[in-house]
Amino acid sequence: LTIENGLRRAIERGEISLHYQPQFDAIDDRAVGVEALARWTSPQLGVVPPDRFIPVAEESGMIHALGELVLLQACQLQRRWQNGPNAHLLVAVNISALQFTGQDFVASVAAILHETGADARRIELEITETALMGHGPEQLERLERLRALGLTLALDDFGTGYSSLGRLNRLPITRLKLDRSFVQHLPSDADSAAIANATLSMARALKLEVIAEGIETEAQKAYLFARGCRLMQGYLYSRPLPEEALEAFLAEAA
Ligand code: G
Ligand code: G
Ligand code: MN
Ligand code: NA
Repeated sequence: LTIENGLRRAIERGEISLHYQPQFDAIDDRAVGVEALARWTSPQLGVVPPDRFIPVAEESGMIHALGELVLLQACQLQRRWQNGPNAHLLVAVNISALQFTGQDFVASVAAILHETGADARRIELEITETALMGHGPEQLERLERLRALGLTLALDDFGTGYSSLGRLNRLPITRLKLDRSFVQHLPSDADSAAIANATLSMARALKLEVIAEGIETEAQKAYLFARGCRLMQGYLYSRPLPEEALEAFLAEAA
């Protein structure tokens, strides 16, 4: 069984599920959101990591169906959370570059929001910095249409692309996700520190939020917090968790 054939079946049979990694405000270490991460356990292939199946989904065109499945599940979770203790949490979903540029992307997002009754203001789309590089007015307009639906937009893997201040300023985004590769070697590595500091001052100038990903140590957290980064995500707080464990974790932390 190839990954491609297996994935096609997995999408049809609902073998793809989501894990959720909580995100925190370091001011009081309260959870402010969760990032949905796709997980596939194949009866034949075992656990296939997203680093392997997302590229296959992109090459085969299945990324659109897969992306809809992921967004649907994330929106269903947000819907279930309404009126409960997790109603305020943002549910963030990764959108691949190819998915974002698909013809019907905005319409499919609108349909899923409508069908699930999810609160769009509590759904965040994470689009990679590189996905938006070099794109013209039609991509900007697409982002504006997503914002008009009420969604929040974040630039994922920030620091790995080449966004200028001017370009960032034109994007209707709320937050930058500082890429894990620049967090990993903090505070000792000078290059990582320079990139983290530049990202934070750029964000301050443009009134954007920054969330640091891949926080594994207290030293990384303290370094970034001292420089104005409040939002954090990483193994120091929690690994990505299946839904039941996530809800237990959130109830415990509250
Ligand atoms: O959990 P981690 O191993 O979960 O994820 C590895 C990579 O796969 C990350 O870059 C992550 O953004 C990506 N990824 C995980 N889930 C999804 C998803 O649902 N859609 C897309 N496009 N990428 C995902
Ligand atoms: O590209 P994206 O930012 O969506 O990637 C999320 C990926 O980062 C997932 O694979 C997730 O499991 C992983 N991840 C989350 N927190 C940590 C962490 O603290 N350390 C490491 N090494 N990986 C992390
Ligand atoms: Mn992400
Ligand atoms: Na990232």
